[in-house]
Amino acid sequence: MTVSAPTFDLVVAANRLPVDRVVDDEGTSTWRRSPGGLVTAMEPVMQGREAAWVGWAGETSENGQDLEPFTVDGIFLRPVGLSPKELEEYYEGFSNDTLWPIYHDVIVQATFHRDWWNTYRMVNQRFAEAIAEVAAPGGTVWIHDYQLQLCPAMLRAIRPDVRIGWFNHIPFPPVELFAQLPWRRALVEGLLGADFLGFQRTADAGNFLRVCRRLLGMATKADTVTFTPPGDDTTARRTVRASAIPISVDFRGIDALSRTPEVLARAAEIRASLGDPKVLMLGVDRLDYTKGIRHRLKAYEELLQDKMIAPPEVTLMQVATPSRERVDAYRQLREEIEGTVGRINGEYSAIGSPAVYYLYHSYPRNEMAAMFLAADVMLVTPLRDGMNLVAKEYVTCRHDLGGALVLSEFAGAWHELHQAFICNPHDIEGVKQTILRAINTPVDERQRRMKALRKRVATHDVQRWASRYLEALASAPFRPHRPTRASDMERRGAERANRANQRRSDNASEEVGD
Ligand code: ADQ
Repeated sequence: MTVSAPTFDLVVAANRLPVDRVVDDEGTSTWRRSPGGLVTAMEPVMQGREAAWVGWAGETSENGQDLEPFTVDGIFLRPVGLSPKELEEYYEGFSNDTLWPIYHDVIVQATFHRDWWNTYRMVNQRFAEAIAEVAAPGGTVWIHDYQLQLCPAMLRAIRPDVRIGWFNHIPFPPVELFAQLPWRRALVEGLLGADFLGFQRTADAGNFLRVCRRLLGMATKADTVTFTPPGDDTTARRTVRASAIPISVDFRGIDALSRTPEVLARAAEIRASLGDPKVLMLGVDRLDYTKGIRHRLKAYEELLQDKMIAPPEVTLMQVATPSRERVDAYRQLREEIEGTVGRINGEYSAIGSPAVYYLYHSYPRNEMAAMFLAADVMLVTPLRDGMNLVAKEYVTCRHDLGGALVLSEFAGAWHELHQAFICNPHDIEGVKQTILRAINTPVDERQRRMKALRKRVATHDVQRWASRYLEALASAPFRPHRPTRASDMERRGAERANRANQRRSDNASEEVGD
């Protein structure tokens, strides 16, 4: 007898499960929740609901067979297995060497391989089947990111009863770039299996709708697209809504962490160990060519060259998180960055005061918070970035209203964080001037800016993002009904009238008495 898997009202699907395997000294292995932002975002909406998460567990197996489902911190986890070849072709290949460059302005050339595409399709199908297995009848499924763009339509084919949402964490490219993809139609049709498509910026949703209209000849109206799914008769038209719901950070959690005595002490310790510089600048990025690390280093090097700044009074700490080390472009980038850091240090460091402190590591959350608190100027200079959570985390940690954020206008975060010191990372002269401005702006003006930035993130945190997304998904293709100020006043007026009526009729019955 086969035991059918349990099913859940809410299913989240992402390339990775939110856990890592840890093996202790005795060789016993357990699963530990990974510290990623998506888990934090999902936690409040998953708690108190029957919820499951479908994703890859982070280790390959020879034939790509699935591990048995397991539960961590109350979330049912349904692993999807990948073989080494599948990981190489679906994840490193098609996701990160084809889609990633196309979706980030082709900063490096994209690679097209038909084999990669076939594996991408196969793996998406496997995800769709795993989701179908654990989704309750009429349940809600929230699929994440560019690795799973075919999944919505594949899932709908198996389970037309469920409500399907997809959220893109990275930008969606302009039609001219998307058009390069030999599999462009299949990708769009894959996405259109969803009821609601969420994007970081209105411009990304607009790009998607333009692709539907211009490239595929579909009808779009406001933020919706109406089309006939392939293979269906022409009467089976569907309307899908595509709109921006920008992601954020756990403001309350990070703010509380950054106020703890341990983090405050550690921030002071970091500064002291760097020789208490007058100005500590900080960069924190995954080592990715989209993050503009080279441009930032170039601007910094020129400022040193021009003698506008000098260590030890001004210094830069660059934290780079290891990333996609098996993809060529990432290996090359690492060599280039480390070469540049070596050159700058050779030229401008003195004994005991390096010009750049370069750290190629991952750090726990409290250490990150301490670094943010220690930094006088935070440099966030991507050439293209869906959102950039580092920018939001930095302002969240600055409850002291200290620090200054230098932010690229090509980060999604720029659309919300207008009080940052804005720069165009391609304009090296402009970046240099912006850095100097961030250093030299009077304290009260910097505090005013930081206060405004914090207010924005505090009122638009990740919990709000998740609940807004689910509301939009529930009411798609229509916008969720939110009481407007006028309708709210009308409702309150009606409630007052009702209460008055009630009182009158209560009094009346008292008067009549019996
Ligand atoms: P990423 O490209 O990974 O995310 P980002 O938004 O900056 O970029 O998130 C990085 C996360 O990793 C942050 O939470 C940061 O604190 C953390 N991190 C960075 N370096 C670290 C280190 N050395 N040690 C520990 N933690 C580190 C993608 C998109 C973004 C989008 C997010 C979320 O590319 O544009 O903002 O998804 O949607």
